[in-house]
Amino acid sequence: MRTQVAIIGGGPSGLLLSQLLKTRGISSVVLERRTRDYVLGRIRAGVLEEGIVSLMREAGVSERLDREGIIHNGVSISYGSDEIHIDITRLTGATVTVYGQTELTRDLYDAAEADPGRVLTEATDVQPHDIETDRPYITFTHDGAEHRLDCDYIAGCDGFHGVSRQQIPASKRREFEKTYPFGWMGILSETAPVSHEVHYANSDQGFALCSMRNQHLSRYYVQCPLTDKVEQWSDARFWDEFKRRIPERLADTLITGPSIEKSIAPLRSFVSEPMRWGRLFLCGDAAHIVPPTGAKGLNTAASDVHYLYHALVAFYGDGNPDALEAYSDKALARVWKAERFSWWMTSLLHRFPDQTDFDLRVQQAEVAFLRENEAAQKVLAENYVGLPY
Ligand code: RFL
Ligand code: PHB
Repeated sequence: MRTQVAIIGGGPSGLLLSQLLKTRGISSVVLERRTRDYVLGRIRAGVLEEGIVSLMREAGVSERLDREGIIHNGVSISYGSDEIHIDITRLTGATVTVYGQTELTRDLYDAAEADPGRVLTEATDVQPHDIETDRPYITFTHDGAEHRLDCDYIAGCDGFHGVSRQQIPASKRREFEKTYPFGWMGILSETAPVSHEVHYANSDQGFALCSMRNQHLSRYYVQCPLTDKVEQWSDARFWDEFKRRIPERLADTLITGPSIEKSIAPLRSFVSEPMRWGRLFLCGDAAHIVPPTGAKGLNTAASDVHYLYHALVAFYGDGNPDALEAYSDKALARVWKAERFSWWMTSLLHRFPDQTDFDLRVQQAEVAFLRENEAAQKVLAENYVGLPY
């Protein structure tokens, strides 16, 4: 088998890159370890920056996103009963779109059905070879047989636990990591969202987040200890805890119902440098993770895809490898800004087990400053809608 770009991982990064390359006549094959249903069963991101929406349009797969995505012009934050509305559109001229990662990924899988063989699911034992030469290839198992995929370039879009990052020699790789002493317990429930905007709440009981997927489907989270297991969180316990963390105004109108999905995610900041080694390019969670508090994970994966896509188009257009050479530095410059914002939002909005009274007062002062100062709101808004690519 031969293709121009071999892509490891059929999550949003890998599928979007493949779809974009197709529009420019550049061939690719995506190798995904899991089944399509498994990938679509993972409930993750919900807030899209304009950048990823534009990429979906450019890839010709935005018809449902344009129809069903909910445009948001603001976001709100509360500290106890004190609420701050951030008018992101007035402050930046931009919007964000609420559309689930599951739906976006489904649209990309559906589009790939037009080209049999472009996306291979249940591809196991995926192993890149000779990435430091100009003839890299991948071996893998599919339908019980071993295969070899020759290519010009490899895109490692296989998430945090993938094989791609490990191909960069440990002595040449630098990893930066910060873990947080809590996770997010999230539920999906077929109830009308309590707030028409995404609402981030810091309370004496800890953090809570009100989000949504559509007018009949709510996505809510509470901060929980890392040692908690999903089984310890009955629906009743979740609703009780959630209500205690959001402002009374919202708690009074909250509609509860059975959860249709429940999961706990640890919070982590992580960056691996460089994002390129020889003919291997890392994209998305394969190279970096942010805590979800800024809604930046998928959006940062999309900016990587944008840089790599344009670099490959330039290379295949006139043979100029300059943009490919510059990929890692360019992507990392934006990644670190998303890391900073996500760390800052996480620090501002959670209660930390080792937080002293001093730390708490500083956190309160930061929220007060945000409420009173339009420049501070603008900084938040510009980061929330996404820094330019
Ligand atoms: P993914 O989605 O992890 O996909 C990687 C794919 O690679 C496959 N794979 C392999 N395939 C072949 N061979 C191997 N050896 C392989 N190893 C792995 C995997 O099966 C998988 O299908 O990475 P990608 O594509 O880079 O996408 C990244 C995003 O999924 C992630 O950043 C976001 O979900 C983060 N995130 C959010 N991002 C936002 O922009 N906005 C949000 O509102 C937002 N909310 C969230 C989030 C993540 C969350 N969790 C659960 C961590 C909320 C939560 C709770
Ligand atoms: C979500 O809707 O799942 C969501 C929204 C905002 C975040 C994180 C997750 O910051």
